[in-house]
Amino acid sequence: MQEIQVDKEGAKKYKRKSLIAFLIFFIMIGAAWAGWKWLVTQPLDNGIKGGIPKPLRKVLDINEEVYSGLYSTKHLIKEYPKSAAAKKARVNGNLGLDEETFDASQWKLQIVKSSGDTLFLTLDDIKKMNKIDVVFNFKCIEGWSQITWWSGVRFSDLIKKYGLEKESAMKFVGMKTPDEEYYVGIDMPSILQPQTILCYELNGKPLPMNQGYPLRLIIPVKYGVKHLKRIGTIDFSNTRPPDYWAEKGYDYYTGL
Ligand SMILES: Nc1nc2c(c(=O)[nH]1)N[C@H]1C(S)=C(S)[C@@H](COP(=O)(O)O)O[C@H]1N2
Ligand SMILES: [Mo]
Repeated sequence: MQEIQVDKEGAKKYKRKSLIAFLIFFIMIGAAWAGWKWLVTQPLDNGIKGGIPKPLRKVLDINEEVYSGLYSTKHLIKEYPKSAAAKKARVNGNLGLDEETFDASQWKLQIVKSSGDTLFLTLDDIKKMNKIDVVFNFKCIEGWSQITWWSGVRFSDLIKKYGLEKESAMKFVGMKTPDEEYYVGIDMPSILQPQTILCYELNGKPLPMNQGYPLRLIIPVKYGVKHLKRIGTIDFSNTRPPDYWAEKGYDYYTGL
């Protein structure tokens, strides 16, 4: 008969290992409990976003920055040579572009300042500023995209030239067509991004009526919906301005 070998050393080792596993288990439960205690005793963030412990708010803010596309405002969007631009840029969306009710000779860009005063600018005022070209891949949420060439002035240059620093310290910009049929709200980092322009030319020629004559927004960090054609008024706020497609259920930021 074979003698059964009792591995006393092995049994001891096994016992010790189970003990360590148990200890780790309880230490982790303790840590989780302490973490939870810490979290619920943190001050609440009671800003416009509601009561939530500050550390959690930080996580949400980081998520918002990533998912809203605000992250992309820290980078330049890829540009192309003018020769790569479509000779005929696609036309899409005609809200606020009615030609019967629009008197181009009377048009002025209206900028509502935080003091309540309104700045009126003619197209010539805008053309006096430094002109830049932006050739980029224009993307519509409907699924098409096209490389197109636009020219105009940097929004950030306009802020500097007209001393709108108080306004640009706010969180959002609102833009409307002169008849207020189409309107967009845009976060400040995106509007100040150096490729965002108030645009008056397409392929080196004045904007066609159906593409926003006399002045439109080109904002390469956003999908097409935000590139408002025929700007009437611009204003500034700390809360989200009304936005035509966001009201219909689309994502507010529609960043790329
Ligand atoms: N005033 C106004 N601007 C607008 C729209 C519109 O309907 N009205 N449509 C938007 C959408 S959905 C897109 S894709 C682009 C298209 O610009 P395009 O016609 O120059 O291609 O304009 C945007 N700006
Ligand atoms: Mo679009």
